[in-house]
Amino acid sequence: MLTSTSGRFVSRLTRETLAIVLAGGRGSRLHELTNWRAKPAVHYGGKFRIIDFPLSNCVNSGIRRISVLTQYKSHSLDRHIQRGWGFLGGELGEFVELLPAQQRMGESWYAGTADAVWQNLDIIRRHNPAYVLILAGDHVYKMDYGTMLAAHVEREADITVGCIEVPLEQASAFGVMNIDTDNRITKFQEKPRNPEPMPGSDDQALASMGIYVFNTEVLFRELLNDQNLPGSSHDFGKDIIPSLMKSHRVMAFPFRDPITGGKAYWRDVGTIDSLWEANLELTGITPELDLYDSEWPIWTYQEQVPPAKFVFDDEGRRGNAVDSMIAGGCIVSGAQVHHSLLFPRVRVHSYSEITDSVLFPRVDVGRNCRIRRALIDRGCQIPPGTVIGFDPEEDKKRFHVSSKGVVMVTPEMLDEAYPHVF
Ligand code: ADQ
Ligand code: ADP
Repeated sequence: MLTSTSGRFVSRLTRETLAIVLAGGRGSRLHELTNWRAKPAVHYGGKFRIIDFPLSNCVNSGIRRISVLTQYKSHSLDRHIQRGWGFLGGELGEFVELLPAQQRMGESWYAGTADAVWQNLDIIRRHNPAYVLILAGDHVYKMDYGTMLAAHVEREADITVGCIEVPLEQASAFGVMNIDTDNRITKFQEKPRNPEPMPGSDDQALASMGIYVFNTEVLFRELLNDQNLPGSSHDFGKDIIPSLMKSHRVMAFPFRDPITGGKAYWRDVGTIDSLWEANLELTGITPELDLYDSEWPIWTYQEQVPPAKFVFDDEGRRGNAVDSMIAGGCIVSGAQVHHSLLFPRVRVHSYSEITDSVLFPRVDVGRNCRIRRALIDRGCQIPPGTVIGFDPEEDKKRFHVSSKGVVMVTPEMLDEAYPHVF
């Protein structure tokens, strides 16, 4: 048996692994932000998209054979991956490949997450991995998958499920598990109505991160069984994991911060509020997610743009930004930006004020605007004098207002609200 003391152990495991990133889901709780793009393609962190996090984790972990399964509204996701993720060395057998739903195994599109993998079985077989690492394309975190693979092999698991503690009141959105002292999963319930707390805690539950290491043969056998099971929804959380627990060694891998050993950063930015909050957290002095960590770079595609620029306007008013992250290609001219995050090529014109807001790429804010607590989608042209985030009743007439009062603005909403301007 391999042990962690044998030379090159982890790098051998990562080389023998194929990562499959599930990126076909819609993410409907993001409302209009996912009308035209899949959730993994949603912009994040000033210059990234959500999918850059699992993909960077793979590359940084030494897993460099990566298949991305796409389906729903995949155009901007495909374009991003094609432009930004072609740098792996084909001659070394490294790749990021896109596998759109293409009816390889019959007439239907990807029905559930397990069906999406099943439909690509012939391709996976040809890559001939010893292990398959299934990942969700829509979480923000930095994780070395090598340690999870090593635990999988050392524990002689058939399948290992990544897990993390979450507040009990949020746990019904996840697969919730119980584990024994050996980390073997003893109970698994997908999105239970009344989740159980972890032993020894009143307010935390152990949630599946929706990431799995499989021994390839186990995966193939189980996907075949699942296809033949009447009534299966072909989903890893609902069907595959509960079924495998009856006959296989299904282990948990608790994900912890590699440096502190404490709670790790992991966000499912699935709602407008969580996306807005997680983006703005990054502007803090020492945010939990360190994007400046050169040991774990987050790779992405970026347009070649000039540096951000802050200028006095023609009447000598200062343009500035504080407590903020401003991407390349932005111009803040005679306007004030506080505690906000501006993606590439945003323009903010004179007399305007932006506070507590996230502006996706290519937003143009006209003169004399006041914007607060907003999430503004790519390409929005905000007409001069627009006020957003100060009067919820007014905002609701034109835009989407979240439960925590974050105002989401899309180009379509602006077209409808200001038809005479465009
Ligand atoms: P959910 O978050 O509900 O639960 P799901 O909607 O199945 O997961 O999406 C998982 C990933 O698969 C996402 O990245 C999504 O884009 C992708 N996806 C969804 N449908 C797809 C399809 N038909 N084809 C291709 N890709 C698809 C899961 C687990 C829970 C766990 C949470 C953690 O089931 O047990 O707790 O993830 O967030
Ligand atoms: P991203 O910010 O994700 O790059 P884009 O602005 O490129 O978003 O839009 C994502 C996808 O949706 C693209 O394929 C684009 O052509 C399409 N799209 C965006 N807005 C519309 C629209 N109003 N009607 C039709 N397609 C749209």
